[in-house]
Amino acid sequence: METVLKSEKQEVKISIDSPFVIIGEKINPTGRKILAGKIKEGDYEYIRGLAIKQVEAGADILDVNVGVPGIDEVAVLPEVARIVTESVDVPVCLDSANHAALAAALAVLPGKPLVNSVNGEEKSLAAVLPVVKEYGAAVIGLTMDDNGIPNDAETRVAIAARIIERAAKLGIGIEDIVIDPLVLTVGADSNAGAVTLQTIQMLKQEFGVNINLGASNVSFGLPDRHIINQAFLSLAIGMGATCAITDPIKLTNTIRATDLLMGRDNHGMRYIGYWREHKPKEAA
Ligand code: THG
Repeated sequence: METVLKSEKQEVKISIDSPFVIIGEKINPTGRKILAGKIKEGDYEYIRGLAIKQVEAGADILDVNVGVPGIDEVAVLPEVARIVTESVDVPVCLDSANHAALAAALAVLPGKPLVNSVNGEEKSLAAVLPVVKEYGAAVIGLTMDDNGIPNDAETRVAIAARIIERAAKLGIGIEDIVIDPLVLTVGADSNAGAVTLQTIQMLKQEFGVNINLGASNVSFGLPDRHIINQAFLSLAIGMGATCAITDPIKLTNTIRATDLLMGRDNHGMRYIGYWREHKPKEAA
């Protein structure tokens, strides 16, 4: 299964046979007061900086979320997405629950962006999938519905099946769907990581579909979050996840190491290349 995303200048392939794809998470104002303020003021230099820094750190795609309370997402999402595509060459992942904002951004972006996201709720399926089809985009499907996020893997897989089926009815192929099995923090439920890992395994077996994670969610509320994020990401990749919305500045090294251990890095060229570009000054 190969999901292909495109910017004007680059093509990114998500597949179990390719290196793991990193979707930079940092253009998201949730819990980030400075960024929220910049988005509100329309001061986009800060966003340009976040885009460049993440791509330098290894991001293959950039998530763009402008969800500040009170903001007009239909106007701002396309504007910020344009700024990002003018600043860096990678494709974008449009992160919004507002289907009108998604449509407005898709209308002005070149290439084939990733839409984040649709879920199993009837109103989400009915609003988002036609927009994805109209613009020939690819979409992340979250395994949640009107009843929230299920506690068990079987129900999450059943929601994924429903999303895949509904998309097929509109002529959206399974290769243009990336399923996100969702991860909650192990700080609230120590079984949360295990359920998500089991969901990944079942999704891979049943559909062979590409699988995304919002990998930083797993550690909310715990000390030394980074250790948990690193360990979880490695386990998820081992189970069959093929991309993640995460912090490339902190996690690209772990991802390069895991790709090498999974046999997806011929002669360790990508691991070594990353080390050469990012090694600490003392080692230089
Ligand atoms: N799945 C999909 N999309 C998603 C998520 C997901 N989008 C949003 C979120 N989850 C992924 N993005 C983030 C972005 C930031 C953080 C976590 C997930 C984060 N931020 C720090 C904080 O809030 O403490 C601040 C970071 C900083 O200051 O640099 O942890 O699951 N499809």
